[in-house]
Amino acid sequence: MPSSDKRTFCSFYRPYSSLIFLVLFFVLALVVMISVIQCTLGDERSSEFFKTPDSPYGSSSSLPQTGEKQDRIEKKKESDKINVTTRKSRVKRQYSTLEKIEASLGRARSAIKEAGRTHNLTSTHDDPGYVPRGPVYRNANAFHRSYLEMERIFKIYVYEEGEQPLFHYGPCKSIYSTEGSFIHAMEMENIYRTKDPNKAHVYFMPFSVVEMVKYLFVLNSHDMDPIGATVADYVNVISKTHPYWNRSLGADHVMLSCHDWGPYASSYTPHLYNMSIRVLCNANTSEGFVPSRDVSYPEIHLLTGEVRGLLGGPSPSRRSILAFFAGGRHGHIRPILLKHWEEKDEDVLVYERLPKPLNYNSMLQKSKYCLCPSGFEVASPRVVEAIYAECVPVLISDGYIPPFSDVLNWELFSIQVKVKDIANIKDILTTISENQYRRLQRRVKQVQRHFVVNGPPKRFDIFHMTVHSIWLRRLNIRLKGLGSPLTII
Ligand SMILES: *[C@@H]1O[C@H](CO)[C@@H](O)[C@H](O)[C@H]1NC(C)=O
Ligand SMILES: *[C@@H]1O[C@H](CO)[C@@H](O)[C@H](O)[C@H]1NC(C)=O
Ligand SMILES: *[C@@H]1O[C@H](CO)[C@@H](O)[C@H](O)[C@H]1NC(C)=O
Ligand SMILES: *[C@@H]1O[C@H](CO)[C@@H](O)[C@H](O)[C@H]1NC(C)=O
Ligand SMILES: CC(=O)N[C@H]1CO[C@H](CO)[C@@H](O)[C@@H]1O
Repeated sequence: MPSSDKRTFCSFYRPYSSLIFLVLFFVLALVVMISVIQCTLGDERSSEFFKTPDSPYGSSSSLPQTGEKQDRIEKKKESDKINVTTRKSRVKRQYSTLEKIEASLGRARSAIKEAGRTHNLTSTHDDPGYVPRGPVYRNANAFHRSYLEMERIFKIYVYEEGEQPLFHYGPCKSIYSTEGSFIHAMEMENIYRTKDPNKAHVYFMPFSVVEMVKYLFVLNSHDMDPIGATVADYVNVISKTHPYWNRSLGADHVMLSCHDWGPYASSYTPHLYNMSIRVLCNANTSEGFVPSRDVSYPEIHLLTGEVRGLLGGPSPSRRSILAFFAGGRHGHIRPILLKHWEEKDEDVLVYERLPKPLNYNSMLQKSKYCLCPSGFEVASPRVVEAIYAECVPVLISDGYIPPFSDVLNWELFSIQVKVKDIANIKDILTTISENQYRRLQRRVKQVQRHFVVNGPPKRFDIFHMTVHSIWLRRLNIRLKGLGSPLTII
């Protein structure tokens, strides 16, 4: 259906990108014109600004070696006093920009803390769009203040280095759809993106591990080196071309991946692994995921790239099945679930393959509880499938940090079952009273908006919630001027 395809989020990006190119072309033409005019007027200083090899605005393709670059800087210093002073004042200006940035973050931090002290269940802030309320938020007032502060000041710079499809591109359909949808949303015009890296609070590296697996991984080779090396190479390029990576050792840099190998791909670059903000679907605390620094990102299996037709379901009284699961024998948790429950019970319906007449989505909608065991990795697209179908998710995993746990109280809208308790699932679920169940289900409906993929994004949806998680991580670090790079607060 090409007509509905046009409306999908990712194809939004294409006409948009050609528009951006057009605009860029005109801007470039203008810049060339201005510099030509200035040259002819004899003002060499300003035209110099556009072509210095070590200017952060210069082209990245003809990078000189470090030694060579140093030489050039030295020569310049000797040859021209006036330019040395321009350079110095530029460094100074940059330094105070950083101080201004940190000061504004400091004010946001205090405002959020203050809001958190005042009230916790309902926000006291005006908002024509949405007012978070209820215990499902850890602190609704602090969250709302934080969200509004983010909308007001948060700025993200997206590195321009790298070519499609490994960079600036990602899948918007399939199980890894959220990797592509975030990259596309970031590449599009949005309220956070800034073209001026000196004004940014964080720096986004728009590479796609899913695309790297597609193009660089040789099937059955078990060799992931090319992927890790490509990521390491990218970090190397941006840390040579721009001053920002070295300034913070990557602490204000962001990567995102929904692929199982996302964490592994980052492990080839020690500071990316240990310092940067990694937005990962595979949020496994046993594989280096640190909840205070990294961001857990929802995995959503979108066949068409959009959520139309997936949202909503019948009321609690019209849900006849207690619990439901259908899926392959992946990883180490699902075999245990299948061993205990596969086609053995009339209330807990567990299948490795869904029998022919049954429809997966309508099964989710007919169930009270939807079982979400980890598969090959900790995250399961079933969690968001359940939330979309307004079925209470039952998380069965080890060391998994669910998405947006920094804001949402998962205990109040999901059930968490330990792997050792899989045999008792029916007892655990049947002891939950009807009233308790209705409360859980109502809250699932309440948090649904935070997991919805929109093209283009809408306030409080998955895109903005993810940016909000990044914003909170950035509030946790403080960058200082040259010398002492950062403190964690
Ligand atoms: C607000 O939060 C504090 C600290 O988490 C808690 O002790 C208090 O009971 C909460 N107040 C309300 C009204 O929930
Ligand atoms: C950042 O540090 C690396 C090595 O530590 C160095 O090669 C690179 O040139 C530095 N980048 C800048 C912009 O100074
Ligand atoms: C990253 O963390 C690991 C584990 O804590 C440690 O072994 C490694 O040395 C760290 N790397 C850097 C560059 O800090
Ligand atoms: C989480 O990581 C640990 C350590 O690598 C691994 O043993 C475990 O299987 C992972 N969990 C899942 C569900 O893959
Ligand atoms: C290296 C360089 O381009 N230096 C320029 C700095 O500014 C002076 C005066 O405007 C120019 O004469 C130099 O060419």
